[in-house]
Amino acid sequence: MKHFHFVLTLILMSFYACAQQTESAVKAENPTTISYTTELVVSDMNIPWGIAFLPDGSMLITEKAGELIHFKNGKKTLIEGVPEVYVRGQGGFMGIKLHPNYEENGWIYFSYASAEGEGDGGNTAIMRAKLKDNTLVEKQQLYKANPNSKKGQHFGSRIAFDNDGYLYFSIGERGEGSLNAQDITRDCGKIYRLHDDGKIPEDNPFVDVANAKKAIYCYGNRNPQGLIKNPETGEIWEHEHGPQGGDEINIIQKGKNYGWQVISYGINYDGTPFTDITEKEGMEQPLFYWVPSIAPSGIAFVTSNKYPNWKGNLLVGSLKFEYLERLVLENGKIVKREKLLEKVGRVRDVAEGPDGFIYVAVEGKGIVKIIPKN
Ligand SMILES: [Ca+2]
Repeated sequence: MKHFHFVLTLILMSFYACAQQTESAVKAENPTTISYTTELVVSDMNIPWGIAFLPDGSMLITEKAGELIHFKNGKKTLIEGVPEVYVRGQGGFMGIKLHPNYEENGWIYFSYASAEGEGDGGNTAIMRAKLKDNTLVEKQQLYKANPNSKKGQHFGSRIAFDNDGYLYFSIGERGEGSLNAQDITRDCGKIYRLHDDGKIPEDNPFVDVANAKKAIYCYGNRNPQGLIKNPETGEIWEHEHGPQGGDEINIIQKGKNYGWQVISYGINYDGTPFTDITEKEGMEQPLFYWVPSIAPSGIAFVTSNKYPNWKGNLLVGSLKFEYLERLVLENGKIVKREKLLEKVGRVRDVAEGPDGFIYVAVEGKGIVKIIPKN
């Protein structure tokens, strides 16, 4: 009898889990569409956190421990003049992005954990600078989240620009859950929007709210390590680490609440729900979620014709399962998932180069180029 009850409970639990997982029921398949080879183009890297391509095809790569590397013509050059980086847990030198008009203005944007500001520890900062003779010059800190924390979790942080030239960046909730993520008077657990020079846009959603952090664009985000403009729609797409399951893809909208830590599709390792609720009025549903968590880092849309059938697809790195995930979109929904580069290592970032090829930053390895076989 006891056994029967146990089985019945399992069946009910499975049914409950399935009912919750309509989106993530899209299972990752092994590659079937094209064959490819890989080439390790930049070797001997520790944690290459972010990649940005310069117009000449050379690469700027952040190393989490606090170095900026320029890779050109097969040679690595260490860039001087980087800001002092607070290296702790998941924090260090992180995202990097060129201004959309880089060729005219030379601005390079990056995110890093900094010990400046209020309190002990560190928190995420955004800076822009220009590159001159292998040195960062004209450095301007555009934002610094406060207060600092000695916790090692959830610094974010990626950077994106939209079609109107606004600067977006993500900062994780620093392991504080709703305390930070649900409170617009506190930093962290947010996506922020600024003008490219750091000024706060007058039409940011919370500029008229007393004590609010005026740079906030949306909130309720756990730890976003993927942020990019969708080249088809112009929307800003984000992904964030969930708890034990429940990593999400969200389309970022002004003033919206993405729900963390009130709603989540995350579940515990034993399969029981992490929270009682997965939806609530006034909180956004994700476009897609992963159960189990893949621990997503880095995001890219394929826009080139180099890879048959991949154009318009989304690529996301998996830290946990050490592969690159290809997500096929149809009418704005994810309809297919495929594993690429299986067992390559912890994928930290992915980017399409100006040559149209896909480059993947892999921890303990370097930058891997994906070359389709004809
Ligand atoms: Ca959410």
